[in-house]
Amino acid sequence: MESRYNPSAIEEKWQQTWADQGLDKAPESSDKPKFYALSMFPYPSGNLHMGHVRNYTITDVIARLKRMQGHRVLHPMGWDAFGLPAENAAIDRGIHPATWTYQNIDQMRQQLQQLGLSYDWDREVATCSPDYYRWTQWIFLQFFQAGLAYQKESAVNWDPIDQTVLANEQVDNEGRSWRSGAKVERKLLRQWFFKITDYAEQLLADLDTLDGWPDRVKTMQANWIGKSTGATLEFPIVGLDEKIAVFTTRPDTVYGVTYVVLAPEHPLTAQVTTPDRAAAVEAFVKEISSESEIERTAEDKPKRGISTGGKAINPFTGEEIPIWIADYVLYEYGTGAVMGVPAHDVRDFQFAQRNQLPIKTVVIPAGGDASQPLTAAYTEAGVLVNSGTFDGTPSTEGKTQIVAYAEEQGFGKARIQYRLRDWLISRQRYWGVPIPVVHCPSCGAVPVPEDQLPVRLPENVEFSGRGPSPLAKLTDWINVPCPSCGEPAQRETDTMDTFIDSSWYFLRYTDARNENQPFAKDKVNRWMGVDQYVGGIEHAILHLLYSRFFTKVLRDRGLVDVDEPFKRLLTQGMVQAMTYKNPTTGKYIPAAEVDFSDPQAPKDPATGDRLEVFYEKMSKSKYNGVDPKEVLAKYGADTARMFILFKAPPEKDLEWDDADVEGQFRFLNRVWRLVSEFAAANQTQLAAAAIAAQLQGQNDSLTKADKDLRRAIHTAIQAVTEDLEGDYQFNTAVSEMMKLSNALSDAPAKDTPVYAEGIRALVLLLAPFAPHIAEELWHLLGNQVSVHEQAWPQYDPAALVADEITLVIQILGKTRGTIQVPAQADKAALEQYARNSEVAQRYIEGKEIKKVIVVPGKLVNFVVS
Ligand code: ANZ
Ligand code: ZN
Repeated sequence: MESRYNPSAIEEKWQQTWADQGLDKAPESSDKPKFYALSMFPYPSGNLHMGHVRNYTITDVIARLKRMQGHRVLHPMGWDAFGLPAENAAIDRGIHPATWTYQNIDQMRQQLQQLGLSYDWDREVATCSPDYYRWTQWIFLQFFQAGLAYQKESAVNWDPIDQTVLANEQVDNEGRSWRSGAKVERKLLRQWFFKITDYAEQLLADLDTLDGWPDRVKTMQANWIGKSTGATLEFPIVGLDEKIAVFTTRPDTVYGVTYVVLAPEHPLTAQVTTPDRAAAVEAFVKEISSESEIERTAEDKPKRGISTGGKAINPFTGEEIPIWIADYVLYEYGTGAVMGVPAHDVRDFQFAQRNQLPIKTVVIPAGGDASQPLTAAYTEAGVLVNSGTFDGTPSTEGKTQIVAYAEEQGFGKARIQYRLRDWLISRQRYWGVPIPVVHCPSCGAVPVPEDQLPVRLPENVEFSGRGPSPLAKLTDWINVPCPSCGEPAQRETDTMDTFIDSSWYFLRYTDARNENQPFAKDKVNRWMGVDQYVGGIEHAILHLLYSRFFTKVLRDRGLVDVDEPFKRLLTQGMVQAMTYKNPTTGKYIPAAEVDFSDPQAPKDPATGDRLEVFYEKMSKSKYNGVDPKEVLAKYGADTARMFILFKAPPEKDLEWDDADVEGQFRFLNRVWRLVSEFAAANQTQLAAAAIAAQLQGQNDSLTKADKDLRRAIHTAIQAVTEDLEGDYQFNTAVSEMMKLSNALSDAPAKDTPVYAEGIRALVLLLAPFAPHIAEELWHLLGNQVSVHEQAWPQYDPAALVADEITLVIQILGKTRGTIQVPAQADKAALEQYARNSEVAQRYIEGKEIKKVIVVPGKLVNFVVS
């Protein structure tokens, strides 16, 4: 027997044994209730970081717990393997993206295996493999057939460094690419889109069904979808037959319109512009066209605009008002035109002031005064004034009435507008799924027939440098006969956004080796939806929204039965580490280089400056990363897991702390000693499963010490179970196990059945958290079948009941002392115990007892004269 806890001697051994036994395979034929535990799959960068370790450990504990609680569990892992880094590696290092990616996958798989994660590796998927992307293409064709995939010329975000189009979501608030950091440009290109806007209302409404999601994520999605209720109103143009349709959420303010504004790209811009303004307008339009949407609408930037010289008529008042164009009006939103109401909109107020446009108040607070000039926009609800027949109407009612009037008169309509746009899915890159379409001069965009899938990525390509996609240069690959008419035609050279790959991988896991379908319907329905999804908050919008969209489309195509993919979502917090920064130079200093000669004042070894010290997310650029490899080598996987689970609740940020890692290592060592000493004392037979059963209901016949220990054991079982079942409070669960181990250490007798029961319970409780040590100890206790195949321990309610309780003695409501009394004493007995107590005797001596109030289980109060 090992006398010392030595993780390296047991971890690999058990990983191998579990793999040989197929312990973690998701059972297909089993009538147990199902549980689908899923971690967001990683991009195979080559190295696991602490964020991954945390994410996967959390899901693993849940998967292991559910197995022990009698579920059949699906817990898969795979690789989100397409994307630019592979292509950049190809360019920078002359290695093929496929080679680079598969090498990374091998490395990372090995690192994952070292963590003892209970994956069903038979279901591993890599989105870059033709067996997978064949079905991504097939699904694209489903969208195409449903009219949900289409092409459109559009002004796109162009990343000049990576030479690719970016989705709006991939551009930050400063107009920079999320990947290359380049300032994003606008470019007109023909692009593929998925019509996610068709599902806007469902995606919004169904958020209400997601009880197991954090509110924060649901709010982010709702804001992203951005539903606005309002109206389109039409303003005739003076001298033309055309009308300008505006979208407004404040139809109640229509009498306060003093100008209308077109987006510079609006097709009416040229027509409404008067000859004297033509040159200036053209110059302005040109200037704006190079700006990104984010810059145009940035809140801190003054809005720029110019008068076109044209005039429109407010259909409500008959007034003529000027037509302007301005950068803040976006062509893609609403109707691409707005009515300017400076009195009641902050942006319009500033714009009117800057451009000397009139300001007309039409809403005032109840009892307010409309004659006072405004110093700022009044944006609240109120009462309508200067609004013709609507004067005196509360503005909220005015909204409905004005829209009804416009509809009656034929110059307006109620309208619901979503901020969500269609999803731009084409990328001008190599390392992605080829869009399975052929462009034919006579037939147009023709889908590649299903039996010709996959459209494979050609392998012989050159990566000469950043620039246009190498696919666009491969004439051999591009030129093909049209699948429809047979005439010469050309392949689509764009590949798909990698978010498409990850929008259905959770479905593939349910039937990962299917060669004839993306997944069989009975299999997918046997496992979906995902019972617990765990991943980073950075995916709160895109990945989660796209996956929900895919699920709904595939449901509507009859391929799955669920409405939503993920029943419960846990967004784990970041892993932070102590970070050292020189405030003068702005440089980050690796901890190993910091000058700690004065421990209270760490210094920059190069400059002698005192450093700022704070916790921040681990990252290469901050030199504060802790490499999981090193932690594993030093302490083993079980300690790393225990630390991560213990240090913070899963959804909160976690501060890395070597001392606490050490602390968990010591705890596991203590458990090792307790259990192995017990086993060595040849009491193995006591640990047999029968013991718990024997003790069940036998509590009364035990000694006081045994009863106390048994209470500690069953309190721990109850507490750990509740911590895990509620909100996965692993940190408090670990504390409970520590308490149990202390109770066992302190137990006076270590050869009783109760002690054996405690040892056994401790090992079982530990199993989901520290799977290797638990398995080793379980076998030391003489068991043959894996600890991970045991039933989760049940607590014995009888054991929880205390023998004695503390009774408070009060005189006239004032606490004077306490006594110990039998827990089962009834009211009369309690009063008797209280009367006889020394405390009571002292205070009631010589007094008349007027009343005795007994609160069972708590106190006895003597009301005396
Ligand atoms: C007049 C008005 C008066 C407005 C008022 C607001 C307050 P959300 O809630 O985001 O949907 N708008 C409409 N289309 C626009 C476009 N393409 N580019 C920029 N702004 C646009 O915002 C709707 C409001 O944003 C609309 O209501 C319109 O201004 C403006 F006291 O119309 B409002
Ligand atoms: Zn054709």
